[in-house]
Amino acid sequence: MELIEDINIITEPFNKAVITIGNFDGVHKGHQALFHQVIEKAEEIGGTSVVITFDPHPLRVLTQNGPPLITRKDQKIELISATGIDKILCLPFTKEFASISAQDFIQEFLLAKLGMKAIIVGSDYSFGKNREGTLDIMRQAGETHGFEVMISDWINDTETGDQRISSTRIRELVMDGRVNETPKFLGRFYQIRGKVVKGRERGGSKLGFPTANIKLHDELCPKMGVYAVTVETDTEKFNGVANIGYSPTFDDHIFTIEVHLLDFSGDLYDKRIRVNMIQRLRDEKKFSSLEELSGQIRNDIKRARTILA
Ligand code: RBF
Ligand code: MG
Repeated sequence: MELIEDINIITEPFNKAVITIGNFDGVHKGHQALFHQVIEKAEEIGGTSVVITFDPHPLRVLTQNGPPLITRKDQKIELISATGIDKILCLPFTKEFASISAQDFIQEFLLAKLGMKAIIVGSDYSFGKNREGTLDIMRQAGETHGFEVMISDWINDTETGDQRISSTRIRELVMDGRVNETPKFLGRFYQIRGKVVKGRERGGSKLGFPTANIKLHDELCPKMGVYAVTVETDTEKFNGVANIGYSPTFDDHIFTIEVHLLDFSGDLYDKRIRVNMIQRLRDEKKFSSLEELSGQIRNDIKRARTILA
């Protein structure tokens, strides 16, 4: 895989580029299916599979808000790369880029710059300035310039049979704490990433359950509460229990994301970790004593061990 973040470094067109374009936030199963179609088509014609995606999110640039991302740039690129795509163009979606006319986008960018031979997009795809580029315009250009336009219909949710896999739906599940329902859309567990920072050092000494406090790298954050999780460092993987919230037993009102690793001693300070959110266990509670809170955490760990076994 080659990652290209600046189109100016592309000096000659790719060999028979098979292209798809989108935000692909979450790199969910629908996106993955689309990438596999792109790879298959590229193999069929002896060409190059190309994914064009954007960072920051176009809505962030155009409207200053936009949804909290399921996957930030680093994770998105890792996940797309894992599908076997040859070239990932991860481009800043500038206002300048947004103002390119549909015709220029096709002729100057996709054809002249990238060497497009085929494009595969969803049935709702539109492009160019004011999104005036429709699928019909793309098809007409395809006939004129000799490239193929293929429409991909994203795979359906296997359980409901008709619910389209969408980034919006996944965001809602995460914000609702229903992380155990995300793998059927994502093809993996929902993951948060961050760096381990100094906490109040009270988990170990006061409760007997030390926690790694995480400075969140992500935009999206699961609903507050207690979760069974697995934790990945660069070299190791652990089971754990996480707490997201204000630890209401203490009255300091500080929001933290913290994880206690099972069967681990030592610390992870300054390390980047990845936390796979397996299942939400309960809401946070205010306990009247530290012993009660400790007892509850002991219970949480028992449940987590069963879930993670
Ligand atoms: N703090 C609370 O005030 N109420 C809770 O219900 C609660 N549940 C937790 C569950 C787990 C599995 C963990 C690891 C922590 C929990 N905490 C809770 C946070 C705890 O108070 C915190 O880890 C320590 O105070 C250290 O910052
Ligand atoms: Mg801690």
